[in-house]
Amino acid sequence: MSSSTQRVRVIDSHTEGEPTRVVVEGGPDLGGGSVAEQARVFRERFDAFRSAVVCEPRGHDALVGAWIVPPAKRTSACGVIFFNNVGLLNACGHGTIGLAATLAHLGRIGAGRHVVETPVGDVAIELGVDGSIAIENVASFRHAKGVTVDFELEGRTLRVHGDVAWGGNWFFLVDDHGEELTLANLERLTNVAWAIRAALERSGIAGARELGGGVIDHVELFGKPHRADCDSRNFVLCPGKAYDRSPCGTGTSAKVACLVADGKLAPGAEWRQESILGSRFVARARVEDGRVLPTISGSAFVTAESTLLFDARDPFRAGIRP
Ligand code: PYC
Repeated sequence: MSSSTQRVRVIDSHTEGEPTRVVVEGGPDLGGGSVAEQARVFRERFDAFRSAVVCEPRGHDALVGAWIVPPAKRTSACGVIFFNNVGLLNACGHGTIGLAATLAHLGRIGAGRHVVETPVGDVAIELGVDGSIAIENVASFRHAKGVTVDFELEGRTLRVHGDVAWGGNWFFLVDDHGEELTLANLERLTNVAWAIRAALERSGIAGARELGGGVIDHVELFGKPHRADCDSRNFVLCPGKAYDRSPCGTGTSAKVACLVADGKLAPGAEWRQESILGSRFVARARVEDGRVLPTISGSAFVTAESTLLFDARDPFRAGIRP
């Protein structure tokens, strides 16, 4: 180890199968201000730190990073910036549940309600005395309904229809894909979702620019549940082409917003979303001043406490970048 080795303390967890790596200390100084401002500095100046933390050889494509940063408000538990193998995420539901489990593990929060600041708004964590975790996400809504998308796959043109919705990230939600939502069909699902995403971009179909730039970088395919205690199963493809092992917290928020908009989910009623792994989130919507505020509950488990070492002599110090 050289004398200029940077040490970064992290805690790993998984939420319903989807991994989160929380950066607890050792990251560069982002200069303070709002979490959105800190995220801008992170994106512009410290992309090597992002890839060093989550990409190979220390991480892998499915890993989501969650960097704890100073909040703007003294009353908040912390600020957090989520990131993955290709860039920053606006928000992350499974990651916020993983963050809650990590903060509880560190003794930084106890049972009760805690506010966490993200670049796209405040998210509340409800930690139960029994260790249960629920998060109340940012206001979620449908931006466009029943959008037709033609996409190319294996030399054929295929057509789907979907909703564009915001749940902290932008999603395209599709029911009529005709694919089998099983792990055995992972490669095909990835190709279909990736081709849909490319077609959305090509056709200029986007969310509202004011929120996270408007790019639809998550595609969500829905189907019948395999579990008797779920309402639906999904496959979610994330921006860096990894699939979400959990039912996706921001994706489930987007789904809930669409269901409420269609009158298919009453405020307070449960929506039980199964993931491609068979894990589950339970969601509910609170409607306040016409805004849909989804609550997502799920379980997270801490899996490792470690110190990452970034040795100045290591040619892959910044990770293996695509
Ligand atoms: O749970 O919101 C989520 C999420 C986004 C990307 C991966 N997981």
